Amino acid sequence: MPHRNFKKSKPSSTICTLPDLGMEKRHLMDDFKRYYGHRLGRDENCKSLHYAYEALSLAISDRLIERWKKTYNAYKEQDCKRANYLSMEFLMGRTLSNAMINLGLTDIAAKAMYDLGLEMEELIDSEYDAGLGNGGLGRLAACFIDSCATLQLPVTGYGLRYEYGMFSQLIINGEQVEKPDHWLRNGNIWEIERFEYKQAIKFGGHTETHIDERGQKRVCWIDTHDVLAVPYDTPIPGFQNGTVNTLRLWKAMATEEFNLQEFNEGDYAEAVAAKNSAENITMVLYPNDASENGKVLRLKQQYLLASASLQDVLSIWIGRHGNDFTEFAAKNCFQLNDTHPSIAVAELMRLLMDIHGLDWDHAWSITQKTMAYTNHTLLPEALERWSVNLFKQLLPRLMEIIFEINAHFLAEVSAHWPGDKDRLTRMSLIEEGSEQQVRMAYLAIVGSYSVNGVAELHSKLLQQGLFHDFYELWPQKFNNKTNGVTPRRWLASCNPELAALITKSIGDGWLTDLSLLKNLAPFADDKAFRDRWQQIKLSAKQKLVDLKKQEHDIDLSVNALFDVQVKRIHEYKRQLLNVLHVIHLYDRIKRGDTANWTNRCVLIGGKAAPGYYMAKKIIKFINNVGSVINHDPDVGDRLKLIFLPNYRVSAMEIICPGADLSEQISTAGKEASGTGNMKFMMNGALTIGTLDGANIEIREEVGNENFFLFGLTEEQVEASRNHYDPASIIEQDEDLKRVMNLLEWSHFNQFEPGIFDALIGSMKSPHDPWLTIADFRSFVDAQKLVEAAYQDTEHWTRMSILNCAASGKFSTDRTITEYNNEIWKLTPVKVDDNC
Ligand code: CJW
Repeated sequence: MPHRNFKKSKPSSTICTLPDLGMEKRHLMDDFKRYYGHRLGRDENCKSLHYAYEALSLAISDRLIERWKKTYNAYKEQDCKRANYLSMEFLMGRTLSNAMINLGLTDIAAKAMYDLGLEMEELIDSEYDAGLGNGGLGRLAACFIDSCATLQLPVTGYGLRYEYGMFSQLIINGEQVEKPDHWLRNGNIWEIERFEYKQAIKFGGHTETHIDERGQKRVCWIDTHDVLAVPYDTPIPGFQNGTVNTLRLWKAMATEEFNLQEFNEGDYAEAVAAKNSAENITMVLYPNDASENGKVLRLKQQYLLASASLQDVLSIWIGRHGNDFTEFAAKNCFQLNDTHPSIAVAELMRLLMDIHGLDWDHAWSITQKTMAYTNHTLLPEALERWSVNLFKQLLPRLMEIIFEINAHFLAEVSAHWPGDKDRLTRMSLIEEGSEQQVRMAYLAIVGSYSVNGVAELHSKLLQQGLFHDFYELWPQKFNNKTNGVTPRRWLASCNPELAALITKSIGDGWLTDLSLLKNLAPFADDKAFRDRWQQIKLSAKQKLVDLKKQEHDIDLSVNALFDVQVKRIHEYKRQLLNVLHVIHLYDRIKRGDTANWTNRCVLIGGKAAPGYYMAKKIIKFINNVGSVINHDPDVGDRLKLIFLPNYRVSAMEIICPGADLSEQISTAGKEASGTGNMKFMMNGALTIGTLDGANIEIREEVGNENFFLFGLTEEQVEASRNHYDPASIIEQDEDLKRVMNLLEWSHFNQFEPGIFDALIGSMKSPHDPWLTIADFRSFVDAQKLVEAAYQDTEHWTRMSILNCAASGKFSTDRTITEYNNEIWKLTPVKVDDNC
């Protein structure tokens, strides 16, 4: 006879109480063996390293999960204010190594694996990157949630669980070929599906108005096609502090009702097609970086993220406070990672009014007190606009709300600037024209209490240019938060030898207070320290060389200057300028102008958006130029140009410790911040750069004498419009003329006539927005200074140490502290770490 108690639907606390897991080597070995042998069913006959990686990861994950629960309970107990970071991208990379560092298990686990006959580095290397992002914006989100956990701030990351992440890049005949990235193929041990927290998301249908029992007007959104959003949670550990926060990623699934209905109508195939179309929503990450793509599926993705995340936060609220929203804004906020999730402004209004019965003013006051917006780009092609017609079809209720927000907003603008019709047109959330469009950035600004840019120059340009009208209306909303990177991944984990030297010299406080790196500066004068520093750099360069040798059978010498540009391929980032300089060096070698030569190895890597014609041509160009130079016996070791295929987070972890020179050469005013620049600096690379994005602040921190500056300023770039004359610049510069002649004579495409005409044409055009030709001379001159500096090894090493020592500002711990002090205002929550 079953006992009555067995009918209880909730687990009792008895089954939830577990003994704490051990943190010693023997505990890890025991758990590893159990997972490997039992759960995974493997033994000594197994040839694949993958299962050993999984067994270790499961053992590590268990230790994260027990801290995760404690963190959850601590937050619940304190009923603290929470922030939610909404982002369409979280470019997490690999998890295992980071988890071990943050649990303080790196050495113990390495010894445990060694005793079991396994090499830790190989296990770490067998993990797939979670490539759920395009570049800087997605990686920033990943660094941010790492810092939030390290600072013990109650912050949840909300995003999408794409089945296919950023494509993997093959280079075939010098051209980019995209291969789907099925990163979940072998499973993902780090995530936990939480079907019990699923949310329904509405699409299509229409709205109806009725009067409710309290006599209030209520809008119903009906006849919708619903899709389920199911959360997958990943633990995000802080650095050795017991805190484990949550990254919650939504997967789209078909509702059972939806399928049944179609099925009952006898159309099985339709039902399956409908299921597919629902599940397609989170199938793939759009591979665009800083350019809008405007596809319906992307709007569906954005709405699914916003709606599911807001419903989740509201249901947690209601679970504790019922339908009382008085304190909601004091206890919750949402940081919008660019405009991609900005439909959340309208969705929060809908949920508060239509579902929870608040009136407009109350709902609007909550929305405006909880939303905060970060802008990441000034490029017009990246600014999101959605067609009003598309919006009406896909999200009719949201469109009504946006129109109403706009009406209220324009009334406010009119009151502020009576009779100023132009301003109303300029500021309206709806852009008029052949087709009406919703300006998502304006929706985000109007709905938020904070608007920030990501570096000082960028924030200034937002206020003076793109958002000037809004800045005039609400100056207090605008602020700057200069980006950063997490020093745990971008120094401790990727460069363990350098990290050990730093810790030996100044202690380990830098891991959580990166400003302490300044204490390294005096060591720049210590010869023994410099020697060790240089040895470590050489060994990091050797690792990079070994990797290249393995993959491409190319021999590189670690004595050459490693000159690196890795980032998305985009005209504004000016990979072309880099190649023009390489061609100039090649031309010098061919002319015999090689006195006092500095051997140089130029490494360029990055992905092009599959539909971006010019970016793809740039990749082909780099490969062709590289092929000519690398095979020319006259050149030898003096110069190499290598394209690094499939650039991604785990590649950067090998590349940035091995770089001598970091190329940050965008047209001034175009790169909002850059974050690769910070990773290189932290690892002791010197920067050659324009006064753009965070380069300006890097130079301020390290001093002009330790930075190679070149190029037009943002003001000069703007002033040169309308009278830019690249032809005359070429005519007056003998070196540049020779470079352009080589291009025009098809020196790098002898059997592929005309393939680079578009590139040559764009550089020579007086309308070239990127002013490549304008900056050639000053770039070449700055590169000459680089060469001279590199020849003096002691001097170079000093500068390298000083760069690392000055990189303290660029920790996301500093960035997040500023977000918290000035925008979120959360109180850190201590978590008992005695597991
Ligand atoms: O954000 C980084 C900055 C970097 C900036 C990048 C950015 O270019 O300078 O360091 C972190 O602040 N990414 C984007 N804008 N700015 C971005 C990324 C993906 C996008 C997009 C814009 C995808 C779409 C549209 C715009 C799309 O429709 O798929």
